[in-house]
Amino acid sequence: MSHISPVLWQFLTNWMKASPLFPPEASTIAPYADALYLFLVVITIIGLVLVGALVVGFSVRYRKERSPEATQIEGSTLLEATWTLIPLGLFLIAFIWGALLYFRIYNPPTNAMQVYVVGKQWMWKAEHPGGQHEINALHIPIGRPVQVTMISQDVFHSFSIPDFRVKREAIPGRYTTVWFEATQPGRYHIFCTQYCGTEHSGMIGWVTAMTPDAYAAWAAGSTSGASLAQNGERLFASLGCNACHSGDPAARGPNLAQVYDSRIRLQDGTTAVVDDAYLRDAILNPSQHVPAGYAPIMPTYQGQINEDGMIDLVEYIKTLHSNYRVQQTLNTTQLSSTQTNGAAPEAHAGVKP
Ligand code: HEC
Ligand SMILES: [Cu+2]
Repeated sequence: MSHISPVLWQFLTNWMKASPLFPPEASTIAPYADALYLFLVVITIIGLVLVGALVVGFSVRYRKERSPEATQIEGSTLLEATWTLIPLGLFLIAFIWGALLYFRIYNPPTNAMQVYVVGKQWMWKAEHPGGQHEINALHIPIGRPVQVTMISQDVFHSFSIPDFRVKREAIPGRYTTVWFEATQPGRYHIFCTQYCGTEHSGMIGWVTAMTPDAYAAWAAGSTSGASLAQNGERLFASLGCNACHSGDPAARGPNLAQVYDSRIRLQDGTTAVVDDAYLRDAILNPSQHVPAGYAPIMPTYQGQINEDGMIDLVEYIKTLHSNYRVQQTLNTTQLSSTQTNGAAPEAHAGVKP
């Protein structure tokens, strides 16, 4: 759009940035969201002025004293086509532009840093994989994509950071994600934008965006001692998951090492990709996804594990890149390399037989 009238566009963009109606643009996505928004505002104003001018103009031109007799017009194909096709074109531009932006906002880059957020009446609880926990606060480094995986422990909430131009519903029973990359150090408001009960308006927090060095120092100073995966490992043992998921080929449950991010074949002949949502569901509704070759004997853990615990378990299973019990397959160099870069080059275990 910007090539149509660069001067006007520049003027409007500057006006928008200076206006108190618009929060600062503090993420990489913000200028893109604002450009689309500005486009919508501009075409809306053009439409308003055009329709308003025609209404007023025609009222004057065809008022009773000037044309007492109404003349019936059968219609004009050219006119109708014009006022149909031009708006259609504009709406399609807005649609395609919006869709591209949507995919950009909701598909996190693969190198994104992971943070979990649990919404509950009435607070936001953030958990970093290193084990740092925060309430109504979120510390992040600038210049690095951050993916927030969130869920609600009770009712619908909505996690919104206006300065980053992102917002996503936190839903009970389902993981949702959103990502952003902060561009400037600073403090930015977090709001809940879904009416969620009496103290909804107090469900407010702050993002603190810091330089990478300051973030590293914060992370080192605020760790609770155990990472999420370590908490998950403890939970895995205390809930007795080990009994069936020992990693032993003769075990009653499937080996969970490398299962994350792989595509597995289910008993009913379909396949599924194991992501966070799959793992959560496999633990709470085991009979829904029975992998081929296994009996549906896993008990449900519904009501026994809270969302924080689920996140710990999911993080633990995610980090099981190598076979955790069958020691002969454990390759230490592989293990340390996957642990340092966080990605799993060998995670695609492929379709299970
Ligand atoms: C009584 C044995 C048993 C126990 C205890 C058990 N599981 Fe399972 N688990 C299974 C079996 C069998 C399957 C495959 C069939 C099914 O889903 O019912 C399975 C499937 C899974 C899957 C899906 C894996 C895949 O490849 O699709 C996950 C994840 C899982 N279990 C995690 C857990 C966790 C976490 C716990 C502890 C909270 C646990 N299990 C406790 C037997 C068990
Ligand atoms: Cu809320």
